[in-house]
Amino acid sequence: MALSLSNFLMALLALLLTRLLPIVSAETVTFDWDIGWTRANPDGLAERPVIGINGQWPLPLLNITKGDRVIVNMNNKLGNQTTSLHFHGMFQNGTNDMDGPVGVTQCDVPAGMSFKLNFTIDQPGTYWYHSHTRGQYPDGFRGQLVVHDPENPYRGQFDAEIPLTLSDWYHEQFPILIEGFINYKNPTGAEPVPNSVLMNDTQNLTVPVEAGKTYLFRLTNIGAFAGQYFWIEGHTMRIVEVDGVYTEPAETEMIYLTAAQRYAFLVTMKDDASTNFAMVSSMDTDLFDTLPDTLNTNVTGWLTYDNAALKPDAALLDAFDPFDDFTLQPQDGMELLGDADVTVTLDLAMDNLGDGASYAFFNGITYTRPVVPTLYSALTTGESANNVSVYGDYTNSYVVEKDQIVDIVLNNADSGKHPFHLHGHNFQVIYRGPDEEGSYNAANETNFPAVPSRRDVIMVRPLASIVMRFKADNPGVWLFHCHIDWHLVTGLAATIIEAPLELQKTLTIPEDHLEVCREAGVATEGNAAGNTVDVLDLKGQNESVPPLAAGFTARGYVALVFSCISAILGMAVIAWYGAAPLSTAELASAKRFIAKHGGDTK
Ligand SMILES: *[C@@H]1O[C@H](CO)[C@@H](O)[C@H](O)[C@H]1NC(C)=O
Ligand SMILES: *[C@@H]1O[C@H](CO)[C@@H](O)[C@H](O)[C@H]1NC(C)=O
Ligand SMILES: *[C@@H]1O[C@H](CO)[C@@H](O)[C@H](O)[C@H]1NC(C)=O
Ligand SMILES: *[C@@H]1O[C@H](CO)[C@@H](O)[C@H](O)[C@H]1NC(C)=O
Ligand SMILES: *[C@@H]1O[C@H](CO)[C@@H](O)[C@H](O)[C@H]1NC(C)=O
Ligand SMILES: *[C@@H]1O[C@H](CO)[C@@H](O)[C@H](O)[C@H]1NC(C)=O
Ligand SMILES: *[C@@H]1O[C@H](CO)[C@@H](O)[C@H](O)[C@H]1NC(C)=O
Ligand SMILES: *[C@@H]1O[C@H](CO)[C@@H](O)[C@H](O)[C@H]1NC(C)=O
Ligand SMILES: *[C@@H]1O[C@H](CO)[C@@H](O)[C@H](O)[C@H]1NC(C)=O
Ligand SMILES: *[C@@H]1O[C@H](CO)[C@@H](O)[C@H](O)[C@H]1NC(C)=O
Ligand SMILES: [Cu+2]
Repeated sequence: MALSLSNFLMALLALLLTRLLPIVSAETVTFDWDIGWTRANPDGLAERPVIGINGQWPLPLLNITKGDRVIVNMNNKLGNQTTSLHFHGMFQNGTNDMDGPVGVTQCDVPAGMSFKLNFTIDQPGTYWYHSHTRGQYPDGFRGQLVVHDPENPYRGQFDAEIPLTLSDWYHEQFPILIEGFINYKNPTGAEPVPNSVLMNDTQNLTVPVEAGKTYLFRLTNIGAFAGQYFWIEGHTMRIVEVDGVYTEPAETEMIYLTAAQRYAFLVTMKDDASTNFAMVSSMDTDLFDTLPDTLNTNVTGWLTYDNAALKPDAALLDAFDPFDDFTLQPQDGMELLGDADVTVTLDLAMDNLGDGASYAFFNGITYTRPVVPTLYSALTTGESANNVSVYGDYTNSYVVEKDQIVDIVLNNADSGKHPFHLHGHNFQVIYRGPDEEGSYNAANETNFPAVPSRRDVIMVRPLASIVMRFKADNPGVWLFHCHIDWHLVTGLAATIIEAPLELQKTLTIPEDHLEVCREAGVATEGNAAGNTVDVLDLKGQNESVPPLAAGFTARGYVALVFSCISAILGMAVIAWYGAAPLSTAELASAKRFIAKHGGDTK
């Protein structure tokens, strides 16, 4: 049947209305950013160098509208450090190369180089952005991202938004702290304790509010280590979103956020405008090895109904009783996904390697950055990209097929709490064991929630397990890691390689990304060892520090080092009494010898 002209015009009009109009209304938002050093003193205790954007710190809050395209032209003006940029929680569906983690989807951007991100945002809610270069974001390169949703189911229920960040804060720079942390002198792996805590990158923050109004708070923990207990005196919070997923309203007096978690909640102001109320964040000190007397683990701000009125001190609490996030119900009602096609079991442990320092492990492997970024290996190894061997022995890689249902079972054999983040997805949290329950036992667990909570960061309890379920509907290379930066730098990461052959058909790495690798001297083809001829031959791959020789324990190792040192000191003393004293350089080289050699006692 022939199509009449009027029918054709009608069809064209319909197409314009349904397809073209929304596309036309989406905007492109461009950021031109010089990443460079500046100085700040957010806790009033110590001015220090911080990483800023265009000379500014705190970093800007980004407010993007759902559907918009984001372009970031990033220039590394740090002079003395590499950098990178990750938008936390973005699925980067079709743009895996814009995700940011160094060694996974790109090379580290050398000082003096530029790098462009170009992706669309199609998810609503509360997010953040941060450097994904080793141990860099806690030096200041992190800020909040809000994705405004014209179709927010809670629109009309609030008068204004209050974006707010929480963060632990260190006075010393991370490269220096890491040197002391990953060190034979710190065999237990005690994490450096923060110097203070910040609310919106300051303290004593005042937030002007009006009586009777309702506000949507958007709260993000942009810290490196500490979980945060947050509450507002005299006011109840109604949670409506978690990590970018709308939830059924859930009322609470207190919220706990691990590093990288986000909550949006509604708070209705009192009708009486005469009193101001304290708003408090208190660091979870469970993981702190020491609690210095001088450390204030709390930060206070105020909802100021009347700026002239008293800002009362926060009342001290005896105990914390936060909302149980496992019970949050996604507002879209998404049901438990079907049974898993693949189960990735990750046994978490902390242990020492042959250099005497403490590392973090999944299944006995501490993540070590491959010679070629994993995404580039997936794109350049042909059919073999489906063979997990290609990605090397130190990346904890798992290859999954398109649309498979994947369970990640994480068993925590450590007595610490760890917040786990998966790039490229939200996951359903289908099981969370109580403290000290031990490893997950699939045999006696069939009672998963019908509508599980869904998010992108979840905390595993001490000596317990969590099970996360997702559908592999986003071809790409996605890092899964602990969001405590101390643990990421000691290797607590795995790599999920999703439908690599699909990826080969759809993704092309932009020239400026490859240029950055050339400048950094990093190969962009071949397997994890950079072998392009025999991609199953991993000779030359990056390896982790070798293990302690059998029979050596960390404590034994330390004893050995100290007995050697005292022997050397003894010799030095003899030498001093005897004839020519050892120079400091000689002593230092002797110590270096022990530090290096002690681990090689095979
Ligand atoms: C916040 O107030 C406390 C108590 O007055 C004070 O000790 C602290 O220095 C203030 N912080 C900042 C960043 O001004
Ligand atoms: C927190 O900081 C951001 C970025 O500077 C700012 O846009 C926002 O208004 C601040 N929030 C409050 C409650 O002051
Ligand atoms: C973001 O922009 C939207 C639209 O202009 C506005 O309604 C919303 O309050 C903004 N959110 C924040 C956190 O600034
Ligand atoms: C890099 O430069 C900053 C700012 O001058 C300085 O504070 C920092 O110590 C330097 N870092 C390294 C690793 O050289
Ligand atoms: C961003 O990507 C889109 C889609 O590939 C492309 O059309 C556009 O030209 C790119 N924009 C820039 C500034 O690179
Ligand atoms: C911080 O606040 C908590 C809860 O109110 C309290 O138990 C603790 O003593 C406070 N710490 C300091 C150093 O004030
Ligand atoms: C691994 O390979 C990369 C790229 O070639 C290199 O920069 C890095 O220093 C190597 N070693 C480790 C332990 O990551
Ligand atoms: C699950 O199995 C373990 C080991 O078989 C057992 O110790 C535990 O009590 C079981 N838990 C439940 C809830 O049945
Ligand atoms: C990615 O896009 C595909 C195709 O539109 C869609 O089926 C899939 O659900 C998306 N996945 C995620 C995680 O956004
Ligand atoms: C994957 O690579 C390993 C290691 O070279 C090899 O033994 C294995 O046969 C390969 N598997 C497939 C399916 O090719
Ligand atoms: Cu951790």
